Parts: sequence; structure tokens; C-alpha cells
Amino acid sequence: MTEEQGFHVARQRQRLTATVTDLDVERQRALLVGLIRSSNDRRRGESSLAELARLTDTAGSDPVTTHLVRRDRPDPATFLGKGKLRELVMESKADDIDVVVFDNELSPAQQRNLQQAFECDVVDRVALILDIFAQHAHTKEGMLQVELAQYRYRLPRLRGKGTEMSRLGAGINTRGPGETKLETDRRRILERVRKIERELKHAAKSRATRSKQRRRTGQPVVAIVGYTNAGKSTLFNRLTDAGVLVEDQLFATLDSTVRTLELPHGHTALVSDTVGFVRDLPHELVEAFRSTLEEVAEADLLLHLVDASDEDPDLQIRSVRDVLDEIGVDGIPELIVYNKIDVVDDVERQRLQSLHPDSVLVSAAEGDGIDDLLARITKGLGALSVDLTLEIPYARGDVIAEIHELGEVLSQEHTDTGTLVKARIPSEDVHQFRAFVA
Ligand SMILES: Nc1nc2c(ncn2[C@@H]2O[C@H](COP(=O)(O)OP(=O)(O)OP(=O)(O)O)[C@@H](O)[C@H]2O)c(=O)[nH]1
Ligand SMILES: [Mg+2]
Repeated sequence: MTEEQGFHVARQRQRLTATVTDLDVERQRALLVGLIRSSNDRRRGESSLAELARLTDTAGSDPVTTHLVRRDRPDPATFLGKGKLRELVMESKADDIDVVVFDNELSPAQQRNLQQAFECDVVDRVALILDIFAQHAHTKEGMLQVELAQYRYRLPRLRGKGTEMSRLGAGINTRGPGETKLETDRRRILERVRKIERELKHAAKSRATRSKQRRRTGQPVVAIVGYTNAGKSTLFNRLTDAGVLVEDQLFATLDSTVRTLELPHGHTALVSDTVGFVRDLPHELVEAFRSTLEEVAEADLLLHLVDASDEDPDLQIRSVRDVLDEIGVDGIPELIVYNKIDVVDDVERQRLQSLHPDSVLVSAAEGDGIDDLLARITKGLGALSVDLTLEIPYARGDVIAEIHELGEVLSQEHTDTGTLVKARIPSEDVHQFRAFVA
């Protein structure tokens, strides 16, 4: 080995050790706080805190203790009020806490005051979710969308941060736009925001072109939507052999993937897997991901996947519908699909089915109910028709006759090579004409 090679090996080894040590120190100890207005809200508050603990864990910190605080309304300055704050500060010192995570949204002033009192990082649910998105974004568009959401969230919080922002950190709320970037003045940041918005607009345009091209093939589009961790990617893989990432983590999927779905009797559709939703999904993220989410708005059928083993599946359904409303998804047929029925008993299965009599029960992991689901998708799409442009050779008068029989001819034009026909054809018959798509 030459001296230079030896140097490289040594350097690489050094780098590896550095990475392992970084991982060791990266897991921060977190104290979690949720606020409820009355004792009636206790169950909802507890389940929300349990979800906050999963989010904290996904973000790379250990939820050490959780506190549900009852208060008529948040204190404008400290959120918790003096007494409760003093108590929790003492507890955080005793437990060696590195970060305090609030389940409720904090105002910029509250966050600053709390940070001073706890003498450590204080973040809210929105910042936590933004952080997870920052860690999980892989495509250029995904990263830009997260960066934009982070700027929109942080801009009002920049005031008075000064030196605090310049220290290096490895925890929640320090990823994403580099701290040095955040130290530059608001004008520079706003310039960056505008640049990202332009780039995203550009990306949205090519996405629109792609989806138009797909549409021209006449295949109906099925979008899998649902709460995060419901098993959307598992179902997507089960339906298409796509091999997308499945993890027992929140927001494992951020970028949407589209594949062909083979249905019974030779029919096909396009199916897409996409980002999951969560209750109180930060508005900044919904805005930034609008163009990704708009693909859902163009689907012909929504498979709304619900984790049947969750303690409150109906809350998941409501949260997902709230986000769908926010992005303007309206009037698309929706099929409720309960997943993970392999871990649910008969009584619960019956309860769930009675809540939504038209629902389908499946286990994406085990394969139960998938045939039934495919049949229901076919039925759901059967009622639709699509507009296609077909080029039919002059020798195939039989095909023109078939189009008249099954669908509706919108216009036709004679060219050198054959008849160019614009036709409206029921989705279930489209496969017969695929060879003639112009
Ligand atoms: N028991 C059981 N577990 C399942 C089933 N389907 C998925 N899971 C598990 O649920 C977890 C989440 O699955 P994913 O497919 O990543 O869920 P997702 O909805 O795509 O999640 P995000 O992309 O993070 O929003 C994984 O640990 C899966 O193994 C199922 O039918 N039964
Ligand atoms: Mg996924």
C-alpha cells in the first residue's frame, strides 16, 4: 500500500468512527407536554400525546416523560402558567432533558420564553413534523417543499434569535435550512422563498405534463390515501410488486410513486402511493406539498386506507378527510379499506364494518381480502369512462363499429394512415382499444 492509499484508509476509518459517535450522541432525551381544556378531553389528549411520542421517536429523540396539563386556556406568555412551568422545569432538570416537545402549537413569543425557562430546545408539534419531513425527503422536489415549509414556519420566529441560532445542534428543529442561512436577513430569506416557489411551480408543470401523458393512455387512476403508518406502501407493494419502502415509522413515504395495477379480466389502472396524513397536519406543509397532493385530486377513485388496529380508526378517517378538504379534493368516489385486520378480533371487525357498511377489510401484509379489494376497485371504476384519441387503420372498420357499440364517438378525421377518432369509452372496455391509442 502506498503512503497515499494508507492515508485514505485511515481517513475513511476516522470518518466511520465519527459517524458512529454522532449516532450515539444524537438521541436526545425529550419531555412531552399536552394541554387539554377540560377533563372530558382527557382520552383525546392522551391518545394525541401517545402519537406525539411516536413522532418524537421517529424524529430521533427518546420520549422520557409525558405530561397532560389541564388549563382553561394557554397562558399567552408561557403557555403553561408560572406554577406549572416551574414544576416542569425542575422535572426536566432532574431528568436531564435535552428537548421539550409541546403537542399544541406555540406562538413565537411563547416558544422563546419557554426556551429561556427550560434552558434547552423547545419545539411544538408542527416543528417536530417538519423535522421528520426534512429527514425523510429524498427527491429534489420533496426537499424543496420541506425547505419552503420550514422557512414559512420559522420566519416569524427569527426575531431575537441572534446567537442562539448559530450554535451547532444535532436535534429536532435544527435540520433543514442551515443555521447560517437563517442568520441572513429576512430579505435574503424571502428571496430564497420566492426562488423555491418558482422552482416548485416548474416541477408542478412537468408533473402536470406527466399526468396528462398518463391520462392519454386511458387508464383510470386510483390513489391510495390514508393516515400515516396505515400501511399504504405495504398495500401498494402488494398490489404492484413495486418494492417501495415500508417502515414502522411515521411519514416513511413523502414522494409519490405511480405503478400499473393489474385488475381481473385484463383491465388495468394506475395506482399511486403517497404521503400519509396526520391529525393537525401543519398548514405550512399542506401548502408546500399542495402540488404533490393535487395528484390525489385528479384520481378517479380513492382507496382510503385505515389502520383497523388503531385505537380510534374513526378519528384517522376524520383527520384524513380534513386534509383532503383542505387541498380541495371533492366528489371523488372513496372506498374505505380497513387494513391490518390480521391483528383485529371478530367483534372489532364487525364494529368497523357497521360504521362503514361499504368498506373492505384487508391485510396488506398477509394478503387477506386482496381479491375482494381488486373486485371492488374494478366495480368502482366500471362506472367511469375516459376520453381517448385512437388511430384506427382503414382496414379495421370492425374496431370503429366496436367503439360505436361500447362508447361514444366524439369526432373523427381521416388521415394518410387511418381514421383518427376521439371517443368516450367506459373504463372497463378501454383495454380492448389500447393498441390503437394515438
Ligand atoms: N399487522 C399488520 N401490519 C401491517 C399491515 N400492513 C402494514 N403493516 C405494518 O404497518 C407499518 C407501516 O406500514 P407502511 O406500509 O410503511 O405504512 P404507510 O401508510 O405507507 O406509512 P407512511 O408512508 O409512513 O405514511 C409497517 O410496520 C408495516 O409492516 C398489515 O396488514 N398487518
Ligand atoms: Mg408509505
